[in-house]
Amino acid sequence: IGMGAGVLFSLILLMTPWGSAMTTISVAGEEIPISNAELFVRHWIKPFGSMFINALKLIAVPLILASLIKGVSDLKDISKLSKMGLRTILTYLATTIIAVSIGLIIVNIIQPGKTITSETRENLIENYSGEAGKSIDSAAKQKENGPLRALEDLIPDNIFNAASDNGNMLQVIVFAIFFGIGLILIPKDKSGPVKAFFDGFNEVILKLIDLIMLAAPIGVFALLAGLVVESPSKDLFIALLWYAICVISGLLLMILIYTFIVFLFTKRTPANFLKGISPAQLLAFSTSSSAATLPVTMERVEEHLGVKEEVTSFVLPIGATINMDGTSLYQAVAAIFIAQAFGMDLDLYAQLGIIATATLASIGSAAVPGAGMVMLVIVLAQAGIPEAGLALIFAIDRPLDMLRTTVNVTGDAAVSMLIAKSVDKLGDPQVKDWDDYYGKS
Ligand code: DAS
Repeated sequence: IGMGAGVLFSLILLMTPWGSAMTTISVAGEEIPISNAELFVRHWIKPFGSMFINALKLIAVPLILASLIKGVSDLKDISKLSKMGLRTILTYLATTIIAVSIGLIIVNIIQPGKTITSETRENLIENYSGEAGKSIDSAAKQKENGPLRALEDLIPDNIFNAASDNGNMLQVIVFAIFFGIGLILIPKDKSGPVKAFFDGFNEVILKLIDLIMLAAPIGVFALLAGLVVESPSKDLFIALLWYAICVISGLLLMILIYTFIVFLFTKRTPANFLKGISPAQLLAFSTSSSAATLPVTMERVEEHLGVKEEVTSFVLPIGATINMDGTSLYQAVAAIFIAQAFGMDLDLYAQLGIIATATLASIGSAAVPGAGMVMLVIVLAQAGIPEAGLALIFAIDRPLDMLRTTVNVTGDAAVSMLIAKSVDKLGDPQVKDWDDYYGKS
């Protein structure tokens, strides 16, 4: 609704006599021609989009701290299940790195960002980032002070701005993992209160993301309205379509890979695996939340795929938290798409860096709607890609979130079957078919 309303609002405004009439604004002493429509949207609509993007960037750092410290300190149980523990973490890491690599290969072959015309690209760079790599908002803000500037500045874009700019997100991730390890190593009576604090802190951050996502329709409306008036070119929408095709084809490829590795290691046919996990996939698709889907994922994997409870109760909760293959693939595609859209050519070294940050960012992403896009901020910041590029892709993020969450859940189920097989805890499905399931037989 936000997407449609944003596009329609600006298109209609641009068609009115007043909207299409030209005026000028002076920027750095230079008179720049601009339509009334664009000026109006820039001053009175677009700030709500920037505030929304800032809110997402603001929550990124606390989200890393909360979800990684909790996630790492939860690994304490692993020491008891060391046989499965390391194997589980390494397998999850492997599938995530495969997903990121597939994302990078697809986006470098299709190059969706390159379909943008140079005129539109000039527009994007002029509107969103002074120089490539400079964080977007500061350039845009320096450019002109709209009447809502004070309101817009209310939301800082990084709670730790004093200490570091967005480019040091990786250090925050490293700190969070380090802190979590420290938490594991101190005596339980000392770590209890600290761990309880971070569990509570994690809950608060997840609730804040829910609240920010409530404002998504307004944020999307403002971002789309801004995009339409600033670059009413259809090539931008075609580029977005190609971007979505890259993400979706990568996600479909991941599903094929999961069915292949499940068949290879457990001899379960793809039909059997997908029939077993499909209710969880449907719930993941409709909720965009791996956490909300976890109970169903566990029930399906146990009862319909034959994985024993001592494996599912360990492997799946950790998977829902740190294994997000769909998200990591999406983050790699999105980062390179935005870089291409801004005319940045990332060399192999920078792209290998994206493999590292997208893997870490997906581990740090919470299992709630929109978390993958929040953590995309880290991938962009680390690679020096203008984060304002989020405005380009945010508008179509929700449908892609539904699809990547489905892949996240499928990946967790596939890995739990491999782990179960490796510790000889993979039995026959307790429920043979739908009749059994619905108790007809
Ligand atoms: N929606 C997240 C999940 O629950 C994934 C994401 O946001 O990328 O898995």
